[in-house]
Amino acid sequence: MLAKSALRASTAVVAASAVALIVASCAAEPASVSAPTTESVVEGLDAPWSIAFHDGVALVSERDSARVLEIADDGETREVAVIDGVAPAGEGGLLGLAVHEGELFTYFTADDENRVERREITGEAGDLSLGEPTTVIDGIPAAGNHNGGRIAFGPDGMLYVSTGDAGDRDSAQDIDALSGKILRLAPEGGIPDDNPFDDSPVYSYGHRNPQGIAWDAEGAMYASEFGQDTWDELNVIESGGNYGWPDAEGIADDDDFIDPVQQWSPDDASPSGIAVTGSDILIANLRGERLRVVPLDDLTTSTEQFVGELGRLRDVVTGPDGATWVLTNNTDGRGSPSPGDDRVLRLDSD
Ligand SMILES: [Ca+2]
Repeated sequence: MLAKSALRASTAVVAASAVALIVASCAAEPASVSAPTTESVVEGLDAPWSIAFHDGVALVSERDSARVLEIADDGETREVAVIDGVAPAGEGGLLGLAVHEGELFTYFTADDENRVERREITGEAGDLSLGEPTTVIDGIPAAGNHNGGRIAFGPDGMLYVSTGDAGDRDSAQDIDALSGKILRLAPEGGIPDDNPFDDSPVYSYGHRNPQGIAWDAEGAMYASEFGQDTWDELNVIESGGNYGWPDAEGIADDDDFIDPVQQWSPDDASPSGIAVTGSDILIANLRGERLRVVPLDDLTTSTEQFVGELGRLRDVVTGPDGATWVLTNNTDGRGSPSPGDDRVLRLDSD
């Protein structure tokens, strides 16, 4: 693993030669077969939140500036667009990104709600732009805290949206409220016929503030969730499932709720984005300042990487290159930024 100083000084290059540089620079380090090395793909981001890919190009959202950036192979960033209507406040702002069939989907906090919009992506790499917005869903409760905000397309082609309780704890148990839920929508915004509740976008409920969703190769869905004071959670999401909040936090052994498969103290976790590789679930942790690795063949165990080395981590994504991309989160006012923060890192496990 690169020493922190070496990492901070590393040049922002993503190219085939970068892999050779990583390997060479680590040759003198103690042998480690499992800990990946890192390379900065880009530096100097301002409170970034989400990474998504369009035709191999990495797109990054910035929460407070409301900018969508594209990252070039040379590590330079270019502003694709500023999303109209974003009203950053507290944890709210421009949050999750997802790309589906040539469109960019954005989840963001507006003046009095959270909503999801989609826009056509036009142009070539290095000159991307966005078309006019179409609303996918609006009226999701917003607040200074607990806005959820992760969006992703499932293997069924549907859009999944994680929403926080927006400070109204009891709303997480109210099927008629959009807060404290994972929602499932057609890409155009309609409600799929096979959703668990009639004429409702609600897919699962009883969530406090889920910010990570991902699927394994068999189609199982996983979600990370911030607990209040005691337990952060990793859940396996089932259609129509009740995940307990606010009546339960963490493993409750209550037949009325689906327990998390694993839980952690918020000091060691505070999980946001997650990704599934061939063998593991990767979880980016904010306060815990680590990447957690949960093996798919034993969801009750985990190992940790980069503990305290990179600061707070907001997102982790498997890129079209097969590599794991990690987004730091040290510039949003809660972290202690180092020179170069915030950054996108590319992990190389070889
Ligand atoms: Ca729960």
